[in-house]
Parts: sequence; structure tokens; C-alpha cells
Amino acid sequence: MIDVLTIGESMVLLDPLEDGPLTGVSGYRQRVAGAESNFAIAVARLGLLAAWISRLGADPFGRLVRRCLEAEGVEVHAAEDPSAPTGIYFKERLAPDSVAVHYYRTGSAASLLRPEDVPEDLVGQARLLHFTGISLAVAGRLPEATLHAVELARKHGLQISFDPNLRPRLWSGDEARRALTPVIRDLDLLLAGEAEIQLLLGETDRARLLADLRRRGIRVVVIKRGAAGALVASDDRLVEIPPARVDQVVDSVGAGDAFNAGFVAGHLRGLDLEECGRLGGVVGAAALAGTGDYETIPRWPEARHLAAGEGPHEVDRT
Ligand code: KDG
Repeated sequence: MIDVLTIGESMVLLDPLEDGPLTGVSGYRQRVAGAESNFAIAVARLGLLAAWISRLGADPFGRLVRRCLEAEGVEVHAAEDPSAPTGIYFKERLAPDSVAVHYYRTGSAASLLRPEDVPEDLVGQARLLHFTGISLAVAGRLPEATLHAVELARKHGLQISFDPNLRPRLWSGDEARRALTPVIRDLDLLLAGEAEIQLLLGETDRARLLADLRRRGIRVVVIKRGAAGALVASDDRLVEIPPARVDQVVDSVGAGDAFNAGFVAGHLRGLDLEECGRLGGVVGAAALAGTGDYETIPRWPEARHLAAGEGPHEVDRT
């Protein structure tokens, strides 16, 4: 049984050795990143079985992505495409919370993932499918493949979680609204940044926003509010999650994926909404501490400990 299945593009991340404009940096550290694989890695670190569906270039970068995910315990279901490359992107860290991204991913192998590449038997073995708006924003066939995975997940009775993950470099607000509004319905979990869900639904009033989401059949709504914490709403509960303690903000990219993983890991273990929110908060906060997207994410015992407010304890992060 797979706990969490996800689908999307991962890229080699060229992470600058220094902060500031890329015209001035002396070099890059090679890493791996991608919202859905960040999520899968974090879920695996939190002790659950995660699988990731994608497509990789038949190139050293594709091998690097596969090796990195497998080393983190994620089951990789990705064919190698001999005629399309693995995508690459650069981060440009102007400030910890102002990180620009530069993509070299047009025509990448992952963007060409087709519906028939999504193995139905694999979907049938999973408890939850997690997908994000990035997979629907990429030009190519990945959006179609992702929506097919969602259809299969419904057919097989999986829980479904979704994060809009708006990326302005991939599409405009209007394009995102057109594509994502129909997707935001009949979900078990919606995990969204406050500004992005307000933009997508054209509503800033909290009560009206939550009522709209309830009408759309969203069972649990999680609104991520950054330094203000989070709000978790279900049919009968509305819980304010205070912000987790943040020791250091080095780079905010990937923190949302980490929050999602903490929340979902708690949810799949049957924890109460508030505990799930606290787990999301501490796992998200941990991701802020490093320049990579996921490297500083804790393992389950440490995450539980932090969420219980007992303070950090030493664990092996290798
Ligand atoms: O959430 C983090 C992602 O934005 C990052 O890893 C890169 O997947 C990525 C993307 O498409 O922007």
C-alpha cells in the first residue's frame, strides 16, 4: 500500500553559492527540486510511503533526480525519454523571502508525460493523491496526465489533496483562475496560500471564502498564512494554527510543500486537525532554514516533538 502518490515535474536546481543577482555569483551548487517531489520527499521523511510519477530525460540530470528521490525513500515511476531533456532551474536569492526563479524547462521530458503513462494499478494501491497547480500550468501534456491521475484517483476512491501553488513565471492570474477554478471542488484537502486562494476565487472576506469552498465540496480547507500561521476549516471546526517558531529564514521556496507534507502526514495518521496544522507549521518552518527546498526537513520523531512544543532534539539528518 502506498500512502501518498503524487505527479509532477522535478528539475535540477542550480542553487547559487552567494545571495544577490546572478550576474555576480561565483558558482552554483547542484540540487534537485520540484513542488511534488519536495512533498514526496518530506512525506517519506515523515515515515510514510510516497510514490512519484513523472518522466525524466535520458541524461545525467534525469539520473540525478531519480537517484536523489530514491535515496530519500520515494518510489519513482518515471520513464526515461531519449529525445527530451530533464528541466533545469536557477534560484536567484535577492533576500530570504524574495527568491526569483529562472526556468529552463520548455519541452522537458516531464512536460511530455502522457495520460497513458499514469499506471492505473499504481493509483489503485494508494491512499491519497496530491497534485498542484504547477502540473497544470506547464505547457505540454503534463496537465492532461495530471487530470487523468485525478480521474483515476476518484475512480479508485483515493483521498485527493490539492495545492494551487501559483507560479507567476508559468502563467498569469487569469490563466490560472480559468484552469484551476474547475479543479477546486470535491477535494478532501485544499492546502492553499491565503493570497492565492483569494485571487483564484476573487474573494477576500474569510467567511464568504470558506462558505464558497464548502459549497464546492472541499472537506478540509487549509489556508497557509506564512508568518501569521494557518487556518484550518472543516464542516464543524475552524482552527487557527499559531505560527511555528522560526529560528532562521534562509530561503522560503519549498516551505509550502513542506507544510503540506506535515499536514498530510498527520491527516493520514488520523490526527486531529489542530495537530495536523501544527505539524504542517513545524515542517514548513524547518524548510526555511536551508537554501535547498527540502534538505532541512525533519524526520517523523523530531517533527512530532517540535509540533508538541517540546523543543528540538538531535536526530540524524543524513
Ligand atoms: O514549491 C517549490 C517549487 O516551486 C520549486 O521546487 C520549483 O517545482 C518548482 C516549480 O515548478 O516552480
